[in-house]
Amino acid sequence: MLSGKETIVACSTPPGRGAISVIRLSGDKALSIIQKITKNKPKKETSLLNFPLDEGLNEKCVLTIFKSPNSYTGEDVVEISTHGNPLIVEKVINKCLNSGAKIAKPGEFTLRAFLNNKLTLDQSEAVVEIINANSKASLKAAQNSLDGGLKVKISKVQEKLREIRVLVETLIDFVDEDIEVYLDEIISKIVEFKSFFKTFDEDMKSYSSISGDVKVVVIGPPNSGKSSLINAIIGEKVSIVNKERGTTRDVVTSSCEIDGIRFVFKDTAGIHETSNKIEEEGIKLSKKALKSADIVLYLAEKKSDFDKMPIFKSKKNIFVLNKIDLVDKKAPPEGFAISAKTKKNLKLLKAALTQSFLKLNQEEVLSINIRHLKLIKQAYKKVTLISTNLIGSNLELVAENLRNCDELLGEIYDPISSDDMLGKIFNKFCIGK
Ligand SMILES: Nc1nc2c(ncn2[C@@H]2O[C@H](COP(=O)(O)OP(=O)(O)OP(=O)(O)O)[C@@H](O)[C@H]2O)c(=O)[nH]1
Ligand SMILES: [Mg+2]
Repeated sequence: MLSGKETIVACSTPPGRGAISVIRLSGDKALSIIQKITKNKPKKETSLLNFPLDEGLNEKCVLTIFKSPNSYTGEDVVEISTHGNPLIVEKVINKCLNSGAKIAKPGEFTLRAFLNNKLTLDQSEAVVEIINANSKASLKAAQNSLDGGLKVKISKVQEKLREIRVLVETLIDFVDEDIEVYLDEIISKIVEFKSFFKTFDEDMKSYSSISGDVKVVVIGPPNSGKSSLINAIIGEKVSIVNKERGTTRDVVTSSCEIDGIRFVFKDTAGIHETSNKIEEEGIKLSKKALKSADIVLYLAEKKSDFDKMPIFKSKKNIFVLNKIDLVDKKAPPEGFAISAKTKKNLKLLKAALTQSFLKLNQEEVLSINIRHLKLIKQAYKKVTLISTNLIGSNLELVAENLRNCDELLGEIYDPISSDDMLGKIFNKFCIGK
């Protein structure tokens, strides 16, 4: 996957017709290719010029030049802005290809930015997230990461870690009767670091929910009002509501933004004992949907119904009693009593959905993906392996675990790169980015 030295070309705007299209060239020959095609040596950073497309056919375009190293890729970059017509774009690209450029692979411009140290790996990933963001919070998170916020956050953890590493490494060859005092210091620093890392790990998990969509799966017995509730939250009829039990069979997905955070709701088939084959299939799908949930919203008409539901301790659970317009009900612990029909207490429920995320400092949210979470989990594991016993008996192993933890965290922004891993990351980009 590693990018070569050739000058690459691609259209950086979406395909189709529009006001303008931008074709981007990057590499040592970017300027000479333009000179060869236009017989013109562009001198200014921005200029208007006639770009020959074909016999007797020119396109007036705006040329913007970014000289190395002050460009997105760190190489010489030329951006050619044309009228937004696929025919023009095709002809401009062909001219560039015939003059020595190569067509860019998906993400190759950003890969070059990474390889030329213009962006760290997490910043490169944030570029995709900015393009894909679909809520205020996910956009803010991606922007913060592109500004280097994730590296700063990780570096703070590494700083704390290194203080302990220095202490441990110094003590390894230390023979002194006072060693116990230093060991006690290491033990207390490790305990403090473990709790610091736990909070950091939890924050990163919450950030990762914001970076994507927060998935809320609504489950409960048939007829409890799951579809009615989702319709009320979304503000339109996305699921069929009926007085018949077993109306919803497939998992119905819909989404909306609440307080700047995008939530995806999954309406499911009512979970209960049934011999109906179609309903059974629906219940299987409901249970499968639960696995991907960030939040599980249990909806029932009476408290005892919650006992029949599968409870996921690792997820955020919200218990809701519905239909208080018919009978007044006391809110369950960690939950609410609402009416999907009259919308009574719906605001409270919505606030509970956003609450755990709004507790996070919105200015500091970061774009966290599965690769980051996996490395953080592995790094955390290394720290949890350091017990008081191990500190007392094998400082070399303590040092090794701390070093591994440090390296795993570093991989988030500065990987010991393998072509295969970079290939997987940059292939997610679109062509021209
Ligand atoms: N009075 C009252 N009726 C409600 C309320 N919420 C839902 N209902 C009614 O309860 C019935 C079932 O509602 P649904 O939203 O289809 O229930 P569900 O849980 O999705 O049902 P299944 O898809 O069959 O599992 C419908 O007749 C709704 O109008 C409520 O808050 N108050
Ligand atoms: Mg339903």
